[in-house]
Amino acid sequence: MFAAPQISLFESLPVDGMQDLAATVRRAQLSHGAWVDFAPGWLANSAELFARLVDAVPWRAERRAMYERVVDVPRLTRFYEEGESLPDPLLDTMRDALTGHYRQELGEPFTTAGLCYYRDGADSVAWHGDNIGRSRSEDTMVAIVSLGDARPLLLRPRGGGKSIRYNLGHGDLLVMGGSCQRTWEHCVPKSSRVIGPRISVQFRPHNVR
Ligand SMILES: O=C(O)CCC(=O)C(=O)O
Repeated sequence: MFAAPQISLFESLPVDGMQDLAATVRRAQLSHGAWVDFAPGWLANSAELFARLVDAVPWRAERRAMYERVVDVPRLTRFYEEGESLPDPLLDTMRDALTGHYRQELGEPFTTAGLCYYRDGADSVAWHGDNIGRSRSEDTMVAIVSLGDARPLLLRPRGGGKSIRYNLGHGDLLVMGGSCQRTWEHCVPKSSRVIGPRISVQFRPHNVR
C-alpha cells in the first residue's frame, strides 16, 4: 500500500520567525569574485522588531568633516561591538542563524551588529565599501537585515559601471560576500518621495567594518 510521506506542519514554519536560509536564499554572482545573497522576507513579523528597536536603541547622531565644513551624518546609528549585549534577543537569534548558515563558507562567526536608522527619505548613506579592517584586503561577508519601509540599496563596481538595485524592507536579508567590500560599492540614496522610517541591521565578522 502507498504510504504518503509524513510532513510535520512545523517543518514548513519559520524557526523563531526566520525562514530556512538553505531553502530560500538566492545568490547572484557579480564581477571580480563578489556576490550577493538575497532572501526576501527572511524575518517574519519584522514590524514588531522595528518598533522595539526604535525605543530600545540609544541612537546617535554623528557629525563628520566634509569639504572644510562639519555636517550632520544623515541617519542615526549605533554600533554593537563584539561581546556587547544586543538591544533585543531576536538580534542574537538572527546573528546565530546567519552564523549557522554561513560559518562553513565564511570560516568564522558574525560577531558585531551595526544598526542604522533612516528616519525618512532625506536620510541616506553615500557610495562606499565596508573596507575598514580585514575587509580592505580579504574576502568576507556583511549580512544586512532590513526592517520598516523599503529603501533601495544600490551596488556598483568600484571605479564605475552599471549599478544593480535591491529594494530592501520588511524583513528582507541581503548578504554581500566574496570581494564585494573591496571591488564593489553600495549606497542607500536619498529619496524625495514620502517614505516611512527604516532600520538596517548589519552583522559582520571580527575586525570588519
Ligand atoms: O542601510 C543599509 O542597509 C546599508 C548600510 C551600510 O551600507 C553601512 O552602514 O555601511
